[in-house]
Order: sequence, then structure tokens, then C-alpha cells
Amino acid sequence: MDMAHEDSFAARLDGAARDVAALLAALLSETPLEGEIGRPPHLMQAMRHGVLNGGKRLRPFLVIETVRMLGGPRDAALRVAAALECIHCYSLIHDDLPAMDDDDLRRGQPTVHVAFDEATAILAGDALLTMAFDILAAPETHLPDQARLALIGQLSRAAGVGGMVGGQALDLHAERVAPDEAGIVRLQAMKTGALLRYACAAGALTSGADAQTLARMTRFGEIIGLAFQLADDLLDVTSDAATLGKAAGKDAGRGKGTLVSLHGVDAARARLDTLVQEAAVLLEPFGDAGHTLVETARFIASRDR
Ligand code: GRG
Repeated sequence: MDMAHEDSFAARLDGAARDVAALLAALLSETPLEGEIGRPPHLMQAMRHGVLNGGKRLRPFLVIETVRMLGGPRDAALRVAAALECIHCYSLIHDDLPAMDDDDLRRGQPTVHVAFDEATAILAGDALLTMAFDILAAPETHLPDQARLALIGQLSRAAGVGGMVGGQALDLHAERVAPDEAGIVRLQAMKTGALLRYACAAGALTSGADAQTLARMTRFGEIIGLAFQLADDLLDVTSDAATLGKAAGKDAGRGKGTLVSLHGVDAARARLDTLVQEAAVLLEPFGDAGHTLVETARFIASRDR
């Protein structure tokens, strides 16, 4: 009997988070790699501060579990997961900057620009962004060239102007011109959905999956992205209610529309249930092997942090 199969969902999430953190710690060492000239210790310290500071590691988990479901190589999955987490952490470091959300705390600790300084935080984000592509391109990732190229190409599209960065730009613009419902959906799909979609597609690419499976996992990732965002918007509402009389959540004061503010809490909860069902149907062809990913969809839809 495969003992890992018996693990609870929480234990599996925790185990993956620890494995990815250990790999990230190794990748963020101060020893230069072949071809590098040097690694400034204070910049490496700032990068480690922004990466090795907890976090749910949901995107890495989606990569790892997709690869496990499809029978792909775990070592490569961990490296792809680490690359994706570098991008996610870079986005958080830059999002926290005074020019963006101006946050002092992230994952319960001082943000990188507070713990270091603004210029160092910008550079730490820049270096993490570049490092992600280095991790994917490196021969240590032990995947065929074609798979590594696809992983790099798709990550560029997910993280760049047509994905996360573009979504952030739309979000900043939305503070001046409120988007309509279609605009909100597009903004969210780009800003937060694109990396979650990539996580599942990357799992399929890492496993050498056929085009049909890649399309199925890409769709699964889109559903995860929608559920993540809806749950996030619900959390905003519930945390605002919980802090009634105190300062409301950052986004609440910005007058930004969300699907929850348009359709209400009950409709959002009903939509979340539908999304989890859709996710489960998509993974039916994988039988029991898809169980953990369906659990992940449920976890994301009902998360409270
Ligand atoms: C600055 C280029 C640039 C992009 C920023 C994704 C993003 C774009 C900003 C994040 C802002 C934010 C806090 C959005 C809410 C949803 C979100 C991405 C939350 C953080 O993700 P989690 O919950 O965080 O997976 P952990 O800490 O668990 O990794």
C-alpha cells in the first residue's frame, strides 16, 4: 500500500511546502552558480526574507500534485514548483512597495522594503523573477528541451504583460475607472488566475502529458483561479465585517468592484460550490489519483486565510 496515499490533505500540503522551502533555500544560497560573477549577500538575504517566510505554497502544491497524479518525475516537479514560487514571491514583494499597496506586513512579518529598503526590495523582486527562468532552463531540471522551452514560454505569458503584470496594471487603473463585470473577471483572471492556471498546466508539461490532458489541466487551473479569487473576495467581506468599527481591509476603501460586491455573499458561495463540482468532473478520468487535487479545489474554495 502506498503510504503517501494515506496522508491527510493537510499533511500532504505541509510536506510539499517543506520540500519546496528546502529547495528554495538551497537555490537562494550565496554561492554563485557557474556563469555567475557573484551574489551580493545583502540582496540574497532580502530575497530569502521574501521567499522563506511561510506562505501556503499553493501554487507549488498544484504543480507537485498534478505531476503526482499524472505519474511524472517528482524532482522536476519540485524545481518547476520552486520557479513558480519565485515569481509569486517577487509579485508579493513588488505589490507591497509604497508605489503599489504600501504594506508593512506580509505573511505576518515585515515586508522586504521595511526589513531592508525600497531599492533592495525592487532588486530582490527583479532577481527572483529572473531566477525563475534560470531554474526552468537549467539542466538540473532534467526534462526534455521541448518541455523546458514550453514551461519557460508559458510562464512568460502567465507572468507578463498578458497575465499577472498586465492584471496588476488593470487593477491600478481600476482605482480611477471602475471596470464593469467583464472587466473585473478579466482583471482577476490575469492578476491572480494566470499563475494558478500555469501551475496546473506546468504540472502537465512536466509530466510529458498529451495535448488533451494539458488542455484539461489548464482548464482545471482556470477553475482553481476563479475559486481562489472568489474566496479571496469573500474573505475581504468577512474580514471587513469582523473588523467593523476598526480600519476596514485595504481593498474595501478603494471602491473596487468584485463579483461578491456585485452579486452578494450567498451567490458567491453558491458559485464556489459549482466551481468545485466542475473541478471534480474534470478530474473524473483520473479516478482516485485525482482525489488530492479535488480536495485542493475544495480547500481553496473554503479557505479562511
Ligand atoms: C506587482 C507585478 C506585480 C504583481 C502583483 C498577484 C499580485 C500582482 C499581487 C498580489 C496582491 C494580492 C495580495 C492579491 C490577493 C490574492 C493573492 C495573490 C494573495 C496572495 O496569495 P496566497 O494567498 O499567499 O497564495 P501566500 O502568502 O500563501 O503565498
